[in-house]
Parts: sequence; structure tokens; C-alpha cells
Amino acid sequence: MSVPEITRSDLAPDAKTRFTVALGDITKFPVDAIVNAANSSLLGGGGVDGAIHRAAGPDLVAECRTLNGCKTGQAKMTGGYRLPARHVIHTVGPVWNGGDHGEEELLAGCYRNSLGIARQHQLKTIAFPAISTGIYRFPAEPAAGIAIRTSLAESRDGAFEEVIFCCFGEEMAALYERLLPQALADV
Ligand code: AR6
Repeated sequence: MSVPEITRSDLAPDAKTRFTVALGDITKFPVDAIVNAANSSLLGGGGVDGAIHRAAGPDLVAECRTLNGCKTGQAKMTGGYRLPARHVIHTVGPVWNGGDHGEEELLAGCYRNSLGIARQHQLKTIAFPAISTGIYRFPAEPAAGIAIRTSLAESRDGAFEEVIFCCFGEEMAALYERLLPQALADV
């Protein structure tokens, strides 16, 4: 599987954060933190959430039980247990309900608050799945735009070495590869 990379330094050599589009299973990424597209119980589910819990093992849900859930748009961190990632940042994306229910701002909150936790803990490499674009049905293109714009805005202080957009299919990767250079050019 090819792992296309687009780096901000190609476009803005003075910038400190590298933005990467990657294709594959986020549970395989040896980064400081992977982000989980969870539900408000934080006790596991389907999609990427199920894959992360399966790969991390039962200690992950045990720690999640101590967190008292999480509101939509917010984020909470745990250890990574059997994952190659050191931490998991669990965030709860909005369910798409037509777009008039604050979905965009809530999705932006997922990226902002996840990166806020990563910054607090001095984590440098973070991988995101395309939050809300599966079971929660958020349309992929606006979701990718929000993911990219919010992550760029939150990285301006140079707190992160690399932000990876982990895409689970060729179509999603192609979308990020199209939108990311445009957003980087606008910075
Ligand atoms: N690695 C990377 N991305 C993945 C993986 C993986 N292993 N598996 C799926 N994706 P979804 P949501 C992509 O449905 O829409 C759960 O039940 C997938 O192709 O995982 O936020 C939770 O508990 C899609 O692009 O999350 C919640 O109840 C993206 O990850 C609910 O689903 C998000 O799809 C959350 O729904």
C-alpha cells in the first residue's frame, strides 16, 4: 500500500509541523498519540473505535471506565497499552443530522481539543482518523476541510512535529491529498 506524503516544509520551509496523508490502519502507527473516533460512553464500539480497543487490549476499556464518558466535541486521553502508539486521545464526533445542528463546530472541536490535550502533554506526533465520516455519516469533503483547517490553525505555534491524517481508503486519501496542499498554500 502506498503511503503518500505531503509535507508542509515543501511549501513553507520555515514551518515546523509536517502534515502527512497516510493510507492504512491507525492502530499500526507508532506515534505519540492516535486519536479515536469514540462515542460518548468511551466504552468502545464499531469502526475505528472497535479496532483500537481490539488492538490495545482490555486494559484500555478498564481505563476508559474511569473517565465518566466524554461530551461531543470534547476529548480525553488514556494510555495506548498494546498499541504501538503511546497514548490514545478519545474524542466524540457529532452525528451528521443534515448540517444545521452545529455539526461543523462540534467536529472542529474534536480536532482543537485533541490537539489541545496533545500540546498539554508535550506530545509531538499525532495521527487522526477521519472523525465522524463513518458510522456518524458526516460527509467526507466538508469533514476533511474542517480536519485540515483546524489542525493547521492549532499547529501554528510549532508545538507538533507531525500531524498525520490517516485515511482508511484510497478515496479518502485522494480527498486529503487534494485539500491539504490548497490549505497549506493559504497559510
Ligand atoms: N484506521 C483508520 N481509520 C479507520 C479504521 C482504522 N482501523 N477503521 C475505520 N476507519 P467510524 P465515526 C475510518 O465509523 O463516524 C463507533 O461505533 C472510517 O473509514 O469509525 O466517528 C464509535 O463507538 C471512517 O473514515 O467513526 C461511535 O459510536 C473513519 O474512520 C461511532 O462509531 C470514522 O469512522 C463513531 O462514528
